[in-house]
Amino acid sequence: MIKFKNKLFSMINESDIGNKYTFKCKIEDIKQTSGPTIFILNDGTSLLKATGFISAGERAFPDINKKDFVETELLIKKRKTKLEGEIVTIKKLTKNETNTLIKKIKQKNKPFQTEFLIETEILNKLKPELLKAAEIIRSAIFENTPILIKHHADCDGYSGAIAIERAIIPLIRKNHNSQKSEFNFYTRSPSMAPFYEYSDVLRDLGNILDVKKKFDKKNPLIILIDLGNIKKNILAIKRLKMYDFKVIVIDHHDPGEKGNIEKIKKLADLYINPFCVGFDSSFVCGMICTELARLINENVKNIEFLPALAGTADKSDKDEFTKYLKISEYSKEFLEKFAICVDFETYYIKYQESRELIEDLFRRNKINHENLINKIYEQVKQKIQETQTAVEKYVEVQKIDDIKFIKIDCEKVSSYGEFPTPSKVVRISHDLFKGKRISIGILQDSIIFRVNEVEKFDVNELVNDLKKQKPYALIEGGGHKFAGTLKFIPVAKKEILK
Ligand SMILES: [Mn+2]
Repeated sequence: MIKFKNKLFSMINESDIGNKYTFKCKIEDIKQTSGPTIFILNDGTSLLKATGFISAGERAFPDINKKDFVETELLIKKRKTKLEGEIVTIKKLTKNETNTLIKKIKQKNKPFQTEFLIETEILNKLKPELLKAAEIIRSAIFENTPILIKHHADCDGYSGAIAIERAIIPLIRKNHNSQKSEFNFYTRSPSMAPFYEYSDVLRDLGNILDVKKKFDKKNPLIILIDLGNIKKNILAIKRLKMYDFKVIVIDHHDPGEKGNIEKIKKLADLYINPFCVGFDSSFVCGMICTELARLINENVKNIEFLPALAGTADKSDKDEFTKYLKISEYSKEFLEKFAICVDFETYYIKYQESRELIEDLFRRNKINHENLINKIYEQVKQKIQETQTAVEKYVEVQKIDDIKFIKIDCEKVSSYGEFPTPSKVVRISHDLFKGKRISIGILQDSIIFRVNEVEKFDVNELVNDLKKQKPYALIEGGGHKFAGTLKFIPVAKKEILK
């Protein structure tokens, strides 16, 4: 048998079967099976599975532990369809050799210095944070850390999550040299509420801890996308931090009260929000995450249309949106259709990840996709037209000075659990009129606002004022200046409406 030197994990292929090579690498993971002991090795170019065997079920090389840096001689073998190594010899590296290897691994985790898709001040300002996020995410991928993306289940939240998903899945696949690994090391979990609900936190946490125990996994990296309510997110992150999970938060909603940003920054490993650098909510999560995806994986594909899609859904209207619209190669009309179909489908998908279905919905393939959207849109159009007839009949309009005050009882014009959602019902009522106007949609425990051309109006201020005036109504909520929700306890409904 010939002995070679200077091989790297990333270079191993079928022609190496039967050969022995020596590698310097880090032990990312160790698992005991009923047969051999499995070592997951990282040489800074890729991961490789290697086996050590003394006797069935007995731990091989017991003085070698997780996170050790070693030099090992491996015999390359094929098991089923995958290449792996059989450990011939293994010994710990010296301090100097270890430091060299740490540097090499760190180098691989460094993000790509790709140019942004569009030129804008906001991205220059966000750049340091985006690079940090890319490095944390790349480290997770290359060091066998599972990743969970928790995102708002609306078109913007999905767009942001899909952009990052399309960057990381190919890297996970390549790194593990396996198609199944993308299911073992990556999960996406939609959130119906625009914040990390406590019930969701416990469900996710429960799943993670069970899987961790069952498969002896590392602590995951959790990425929160488009979940706007900082206060509620803080509770969620605190719970995750009790298990010392890494958390990255990406958002574009107004962080509200002073001090909120500092609080969440202290708690999370990274908090990215255009508001932190003096910008507003028009730079939506789909835009931030698409740019981040390109730093994570320079070969990421099929994401260029996501910023414009997300911007269309979230009514983004600044220069940045215009630039992304051009890049998307879609018309605004088609994106409107696309966005509402995403809202429609994902409303019924609810908490399910449905990775394959979502892949189709977000244009796995361009030609089939236009067909798919057109077909779904037929259904959506019908639902909306029906609702519109009801809204036209039951909407109430009052004029206060030169402002139209539009009122709709959301719970009474559409059936519970059916599309369109209450916030879409308010949008439909709002779009029936033009000019200066405030629309409110009334629910048992909340009021939804949509406002146009009423400069002094601000949903967040209204929420804060009422909170101070009526602490007993347990008021919460907010959102954007001209669109948001005021929540309260049902018993206070009459008083709040007044
Ligand atoms: Mn959003």
